[in-house]
Amino acid sequence: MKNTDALKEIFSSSRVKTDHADLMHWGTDWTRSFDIAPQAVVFPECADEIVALVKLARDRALELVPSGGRTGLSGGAVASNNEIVVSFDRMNQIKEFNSTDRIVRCEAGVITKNLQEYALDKGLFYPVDFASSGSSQIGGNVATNAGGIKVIRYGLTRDWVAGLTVVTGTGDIIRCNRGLVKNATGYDLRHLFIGSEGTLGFIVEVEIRLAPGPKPQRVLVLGVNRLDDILNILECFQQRIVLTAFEFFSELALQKVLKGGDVQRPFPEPCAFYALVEFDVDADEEAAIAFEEALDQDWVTTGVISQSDAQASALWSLRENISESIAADTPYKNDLSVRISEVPGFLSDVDRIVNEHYPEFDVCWYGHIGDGNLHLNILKPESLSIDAFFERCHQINPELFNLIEQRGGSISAEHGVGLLKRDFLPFSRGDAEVGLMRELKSVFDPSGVMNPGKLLSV
Ligand code: 2HG
Ligand code: ZN
Repeated sequence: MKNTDALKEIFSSSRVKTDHADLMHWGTDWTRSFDIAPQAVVFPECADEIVALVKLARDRALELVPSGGRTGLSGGAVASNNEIVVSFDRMNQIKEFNSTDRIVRCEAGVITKNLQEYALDKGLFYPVDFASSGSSQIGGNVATNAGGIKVIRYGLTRDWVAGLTVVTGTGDIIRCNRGLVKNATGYDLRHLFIGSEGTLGFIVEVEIRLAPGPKPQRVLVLGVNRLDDILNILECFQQRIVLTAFEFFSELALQKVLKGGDVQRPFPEPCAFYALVEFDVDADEEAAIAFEEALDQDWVTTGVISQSDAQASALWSLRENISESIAADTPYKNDLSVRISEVPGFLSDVDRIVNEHYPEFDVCWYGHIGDGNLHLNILKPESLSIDAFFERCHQINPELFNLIEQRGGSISAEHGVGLLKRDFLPFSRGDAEVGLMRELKSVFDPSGVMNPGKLLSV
């Protein structure tokens, strides 16, 4: 029997797609530099179907690529090699909410924004947030341990996962942690699946712990002329108030967003960099004192503060729209992190390397600088082909990643390893560690059916 016929026995015809357009749509994420060549896309509706699929895959040596909202930037959900893409689009139900536990149980395909809105409806808060929350799915967030814009206060996806149901690469269904707060019964397998990028099994259900409802927020955008001063500003504010976010972006990043025409410059005078600071409205007075001090010290040149939710979200757009605004420039992306205290030295080293090698390329800096995560995007000049441009950008990776290794940082802060960073993993993980990762993979996925070639080479 042909593979597609066998798949149709599990999913029925309407949930197995093989048309070229469907393969191109579901077979990739937001990266644009990998081939897209799956053989089929399937749309499970329950864990039992996924168990049957894993068994079929093991019998027939099929390779499976879990696919959520496909907003990833490292190729973790790209199918380049005749794989079966497993889309969670039809497993998008919020199943249960318990107000005493403050836990919501969702299928893996629930869109992040829907979960955020559901939490607010219950007077609670799901604090993990990022620009792609309107398309990304909670299962994908867990599989990549998504971070985003509020990590400085609320941590990563990992910090909110109270339980997971997983179909492993052996075809077993396991329930990890079951929403418990305390559970001292040995290895917490939940945390192995968080950030595993679909290489160990399929996350089919997630129990998410919700936070108390958020207080009203204030957003402040500051003009900064010297990059080094950004960390002084962070410290100045953090000494006085709890920050919900501390982001930065460069003038070039701002110009790209302004070109879209939806938002306006925060204040008339351009600055080299901008910091976006968010905090509870309750902290207004202390924040004003911090602002005055930053002005006195000459760390900031000027600033604008939100007076309404609409203004706050307009100021947020200046930061959140960057990634989309530069997409047309086919950026070469690097998502890097170091310890917060290492950021100033790291930034000036990277700036030096990039300027030395690419004096003619535009470099667009932005990121979650308050948690040590910097997004470095090098923009493609129109005159260069994509291949020639990427080839040139690849050349500095060893030098850049050596620097990261020396500073004990990470070659992928929040975008995952996928295909994009796979060959560079040893810059952030030691040989023994990678060896153990491989052994873990072979325990959970002995036949190598789960997202092969992602994170670890085959
Ligand atoms: C962001 O922080 C996203 O806007 C995307 O993580 C970063 O496009 C990027 O490099
Ligand atoms: Zn980011």
